[in-house]
Parts: sequence; structure tokens; C-alpha cells
Amino acid sequence: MSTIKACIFDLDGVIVDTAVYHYKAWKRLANELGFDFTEEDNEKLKGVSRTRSLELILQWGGITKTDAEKEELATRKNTWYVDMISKMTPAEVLPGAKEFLELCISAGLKTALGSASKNSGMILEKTGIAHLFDVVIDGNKVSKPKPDPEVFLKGAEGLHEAPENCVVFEDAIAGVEAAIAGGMKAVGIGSPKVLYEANLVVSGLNEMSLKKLYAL
Ligand code: B16
Ligand code: MG
Repeated sequence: MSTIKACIFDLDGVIVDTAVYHYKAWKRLANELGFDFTEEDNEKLKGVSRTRSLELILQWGGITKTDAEKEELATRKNTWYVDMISKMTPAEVLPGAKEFLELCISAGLKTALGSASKNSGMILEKTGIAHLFDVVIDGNKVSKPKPDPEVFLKGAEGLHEAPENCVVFEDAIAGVEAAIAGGMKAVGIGSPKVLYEANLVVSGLNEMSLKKLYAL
């Protein structure tokens, strides 16, 4: 008998693809600072906090800034990013994501969001899926970034479930590591070559089923 009682979902790369908006905004910032920023660089920022992302970008551009300047740059990038996500629609929910969330709920499983993003509230609202989560833990509620398990442990706590009864869905290596460090099962969304630490890897939530979930 499976002991799985709850599913905790990462947002960007699992439920929606906001990476493209992050990319556009970071690229604009890098260009204003006089260097370029590729899509390959952007890959390394998936699941990474805003502050840490900026530090990496400045490092790639060989630029040093004071803490006050960094804060201004992160705010500037976020303004452009928020402008783009404020136009998101329900059509931008990734294939199978809404359906799998609804399937979990109808099976009596609890659901939580566990995201590094401080903008997750707006994204959930604009895409019309906020009501599908019992608990939302995002970048505003955690102090330690993934691979620290804080975000997922707080999700489990909010759902009143033991970590071993929770399954985390993640597209980033650091997120899979965070789930495992927290004593949870991890389903990787993406490539098995990259997310080999996960208990199961699928290409998207459209490939998930309750059978696969309970077999974990
Ligand atoms: P924000 P996730 C992460 O979302 C993104 O993958 C990452 O690229 C971004 O820097 C981070 O959120 C912070 O986002 O600037 O909106 O606070 O994958 O943890 O859902
Ligand atoms: Mg992600």
C-alpha cells in the first residue's frame, strides 16, 4: 500500500514555463550593462533565486557592483519580468499540469506549491490555477534556497503531512536534491540524464498518472 498523501509542485518548468520571460528580462539587463546573455546561460538560472541569479550574471559579465546597486538592478529586472507575467493567461499552463493537479485532488491527495519565485502569487492568479493548491510556499516565505529542503519542508508542514508521505515534482537539479534532502520522493520533469537523482523522471506532467505516483 502506498503511503503517499501529498504532492508538492515546483512552479517554473513544472506548471508553467516562465523561463522565457526571465530570460528576456535578464538579457535586457545584461545588454544595458554592456554584455550579452545567452539562452544557455539562462539554463543555469533555473530554480535559482533572483539575488543569486544576478550575482551569477554579473560574474559572467565580469562586473562588480555594490549591494545597493545590485538591489536596484534586481528591482529593474523584476519590473520588466512582472510586466510580462501580468499578461499571462490560462493557456500558458503546461500540458497536463492542470489535469494532473485535478486528478490528485479527486484522489484525496493534498497539494502544495514549492517555488523559489517571489512572483508565484501573480502567476497562479493570471493562469487561473491558484484554487488547486492547499498551501503555497514561495520565495517570500523561505530564507534558504534550494538545494536546502526548507521550501518543501514548509510545504509538508503546511499540509500537516510527514515528508516521507510527500512527492515533489521538480525540473531543476537543485530542486530534486532539496526534495531528497528533505526525506521526500522526487519526480524529475525533464531529462533523466540531468535529473538522475530523482526516483522517476518524466518529460512533463502530461506523462504522469496515479499508477506511476503510487508506484514510487
Ligand atoms: P523571482 P521555480 C524560480 O522558479 C525560477 O526557476 C528562477 O529562474 C527564478 O530566478 C526564481 O524562481 C526566482 O523568481 O525573481 O520571480 O522571485 O522554478 O522555483 O518555481
Ligand atoms: Mg523550476
